[in-house]
Parts: sequence; structure tokens; C-alpha cells
Amino acid sequence: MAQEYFNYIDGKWVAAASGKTFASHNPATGELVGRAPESEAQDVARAVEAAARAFEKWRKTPAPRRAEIIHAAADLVRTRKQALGELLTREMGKVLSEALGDVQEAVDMGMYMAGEGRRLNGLLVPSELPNKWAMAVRDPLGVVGIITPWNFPIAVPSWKIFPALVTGNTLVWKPAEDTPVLAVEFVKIFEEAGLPPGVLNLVTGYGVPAGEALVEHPQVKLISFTGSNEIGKTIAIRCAQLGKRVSLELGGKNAIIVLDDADLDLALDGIIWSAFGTSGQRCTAASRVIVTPNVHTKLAESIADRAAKLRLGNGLLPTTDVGPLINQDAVTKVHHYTDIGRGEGAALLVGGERGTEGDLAHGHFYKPTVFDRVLPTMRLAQEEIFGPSLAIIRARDIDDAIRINNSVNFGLSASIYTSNVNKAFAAMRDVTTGIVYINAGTIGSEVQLPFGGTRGTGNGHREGGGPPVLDVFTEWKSIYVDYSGRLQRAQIDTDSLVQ
Ligand code: UN1
Repeated sequence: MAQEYFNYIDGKWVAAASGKTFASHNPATGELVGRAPESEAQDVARAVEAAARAFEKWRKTPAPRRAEIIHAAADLVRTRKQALGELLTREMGKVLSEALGDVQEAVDMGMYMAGEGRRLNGLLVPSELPNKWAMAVRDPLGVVGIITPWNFPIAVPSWKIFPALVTGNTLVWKPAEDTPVLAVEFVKIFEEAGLPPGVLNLVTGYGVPAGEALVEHPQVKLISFTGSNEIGKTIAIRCAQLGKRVSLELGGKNAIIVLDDADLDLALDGIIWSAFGTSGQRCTAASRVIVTPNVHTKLAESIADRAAKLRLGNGLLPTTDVGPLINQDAVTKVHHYTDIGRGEGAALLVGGERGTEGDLAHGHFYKPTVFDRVLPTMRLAQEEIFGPSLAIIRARDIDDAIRINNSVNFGLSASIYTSNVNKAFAAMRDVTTGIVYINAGTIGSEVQLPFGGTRGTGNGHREGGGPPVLDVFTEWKSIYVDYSGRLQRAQIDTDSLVQ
């Protein structure tokens, strides 16, 4: 019998009201990892009601006390890092070292947000009138709904849960249907850390009906969503109609620019890591290399060479470089783009097919794929593939490269390799993505800086860290205290004050 997992509502582990469950499988082996509740609108409603009941007390709990619980949770994540990492590889597929990094990112975020419990800076500014005090504080929103992806099943939820909690919100979390067991294990940690019942609630299940019910519920004030563009757009439209705040982190089509003066070995390492790490299933993964003429041929050959040597396999094995894709649909999608690339006339250098040899036949594997002679306008160079598929594009010079970089409908991450400091600074100024790397690949954000992007990547919010994440989960409240004891009119009585 497969182990069965439960929703967490009002501090209790409960099945879906319908009793229905769905299965989570290991994408490398097909093994059953567990079964979780297939929640529907009534489960979501119970979770939202529990969160609404818990809100008054939680918002009045002093932030430093809230932060102690967050700190304890982050400590527990650290203690369980190895076990959580192994489970992460089993349920989601990424290689163990990367799975441990995913878990570590949650420790980092927890520690960072625990610190916010004694900060949560507001504003204190002079008033234009005498004997008057002017300040602004952050208020929690109330019940917030978070919907998270499978590719960073611990890190990305931590970017939302920790800041939401420290600022005094209560939450309902709907994790991706591919990684429900990890979500349960993460929530158990908050329970053990002493989070009061109802403050964090978990409902597992599918986008429709569970995620949809969360978006629709009138008591949910914010939807924070990380996932595909298509679903993000639907959520944004619905939230606009319902008058809700929505924070979106959607796709990417990230590029690494390599100029003639770059250290090519360094660039090669960054390209291989950014394109094929996590099997290309990061929002920040590099799916384009934009290279200037003198180094184009050499770089393309070296990339193809290295990509061909990457070993596919189960992420728990130390010999594996690249794990499986999340499911069969993902394999089909990546292969579809191989067909598109061929059809568009790009040159396939390596890969372009499923990995089916030996044990790979039990999982969802796709060989690291590299296309050369890709034109910036091709679909291969414009659309998010979310897999191990890399397009090499030639640019005339740095200006052309930056123009190509900025010409896609995404703007998450970009990188440039150059040994010329002037060019590096020009790129820092002119590249229009939310994250820019100099002489490093497109992946590897840290929690103390904002994470998010421009254009189709989001809607202007930043999560993942840095002080701006607090803006997602709070309302500003400006407070004026007049202690003059008489009527003082702003903008009007100020003239008489100037001598
Ligand atoms: C994501 O792909 O959704 O910069 C998150 C990185 C990681 C986070 C990626 N720190 O690749």
C-alpha cells in the first residue's frame, strides 16, 4: 500500500471531503512516492475559513515572536536537509546536490525572514506641520493564497510562506500536483516549530478545481503564483475582476551572451550548468546562447561536446549529471520543440531525442539538446521550452547581442561573459531583465536580493527575497499624529510657517 498523505487544515491532518486521492510518482523510476488528497472547492473553503479565523490572533502576535517560530522552522529544515533533499530527488527528479540546494534556499529564506521579525521597517518622516508626526507601517493583508510549482518544490514555497507569515498573514497553500508529498513534509515542519492551528493550511490537488477555488474564494486577498505564463495570465485576469492583488512569477527565455573577449572555458562551464542543470527546468535556465562571430564556432563545438558527455540518470546516483523531466507531457513538449527547430532550419548539433537506454526507459528522460544557427525570430529562440534544449544565436557585436537578448517576451535572467569592464557595465545598464549576471550563468539567485522579471515574466512584483518581497504581502498604512491640539491644515497652513 502506498503511503497516504493528508491536507493540513486548522492544525489537523485530514483527507479530502470526497475521500479522493491522486498519486505522485518518481519521474526517474516510475515508483509511487505517495498518494495525496485530490481536493475540491469545499476543502479549499474549509482551509480559507480556518485561515480567516486564525488571522486576528496571528496578526496581533508580535512580529519578533512570529519570527521565532519561523526561525525554529528554518532550523528544522536544516536538520532534515539530507532527508528532504533525498525525498525531493525522488519526487521531482533533480540530482541530489541540486535538491540539497533547493532545501538550503528555504533555510536561507527562513533565516532572512526571521531577521525581518525585528525589522519590518516602516517609514518615519518629518511632517510639514509643527507638532505633527508622520509615519507608515506595514499591515498584513489577511488570508493569502499561494500556488507553487514543482521545479523548486521547497525553495519557491519558502519565498512566499516565510514572508507571508512574518508580516502577519495567514495562508492557504496549493502546491503543484507533481510534488504534494514534499509539501506535506514542509508543512509538518511548521507544525513542529509551533505554528498555531489555522495559520498555514495545505490543500493538495489539481489547478482545477483546487487552485481555481482558491483564486475564486472571496476571503482570499492575494494570490501569489509561480508557474506557467498561460495559467498566470488566467489568474491575473480573474484577480482583476475580483479586485484581488496578484503576484506573478512566470516563464523565462534567458540568454547567456558571450563576447569575443570572454574567458571561453569559464563561459562554457556557466552555459552547461545553466542550460542543463535541473534538466533545464528552472525559470532561470539558459535556453539561448548569444555569441559574437570570432568565438562562435569554437564555442558551439565545445558546448555540443560537453552536452554529449552529460550522463542521464536517477538523480540519487552519484554518476548522474542530468535527471529526468518531471513527467511525460514535459518530454513530449521538449521533443515538439526539437521538431519545431528542425522545421525552422536550425542545425541540431547534439541530442534531440528521448533517453531510453537501460533504466532510463522507466523514467522521463530527454537528452541534452543543442541547436546552432538559430535566428532570433525563430520559435526556438522565442518560446519557453522548460527542458534541456539550448539555442545558439550569432550576434554581430555587443549591441546586437543585447538587442537580441531583450527581444523576447520574457525578462527574468541574463548573463554576459566578457573580460572588458566597460562592456560589462554597458550590459548592466542596457539588459532589461530582472536579474543580470556578469561572468556567471543565468542561475544562482540568492534570497537577499529581489527575484523576478520584466515583460511576460511577471507583473512587476518581486519575491524570492530582498526587502521588496514584503511589499507583496503587506499594505502600507500611513499614520499622521497631530499633537498640536488645534486644527492644522496640510498644504494650507504651511505658508505662514515660512519666516
Ligand atoms: C526558479 O527557477 O523558479 O536562481 C527558481 C536560481 C534559483 C531559483 C530558481 N536560486 O536558479
